[in-house]
Amino acid sequence: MSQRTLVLVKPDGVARGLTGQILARIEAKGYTLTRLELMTPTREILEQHYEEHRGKPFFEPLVQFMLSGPVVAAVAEGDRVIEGFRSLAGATEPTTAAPGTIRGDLGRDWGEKVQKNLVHGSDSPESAEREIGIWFA
Ligand code: D4T
Repeated sequence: MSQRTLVLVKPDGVARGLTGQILARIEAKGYTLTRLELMTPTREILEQHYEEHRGKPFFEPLVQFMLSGPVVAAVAEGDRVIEGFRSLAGATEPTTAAPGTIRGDLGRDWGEKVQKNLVHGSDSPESAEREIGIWFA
């Protein structure tokens, strides 16, 4: 059965003009974008989205970063898209993310308290449904 995932182009990706390139990689791999919206998230949305990280040292810098500008929220669909998009995105840290991945090719460390790593992708079917409900309520 086909699967869906929540993709976010984070504020660094939008501000650097990389939205088109990032979405093009998702489409080029063969997934379908079924929802797409440029939006400025509220703190409430971000606190729900990053609930699992509440209390960690990077939580507040992460929320501040995500509030720093518009993001693009998308739903991508296709068989095994959750795994497939995370593979396209690459490892959390852009410095060591593999070349060929979004973070490896387009990201770097900027010496800040939070990793500005361009994209988010859900990590399980349960997270995907939860996150799609938050961003596309
Ligand atoms: P997301 O959730 O944004 O797709 O990224 P990952 O799945 O790769 O990473 P994550 O959920 O573990 O972290 C969420 C978000 O917090 C930033 N972060 C994370 C950070 O700045 N420092 C850290 O040590 C970690 C673990 C980056 C992504």
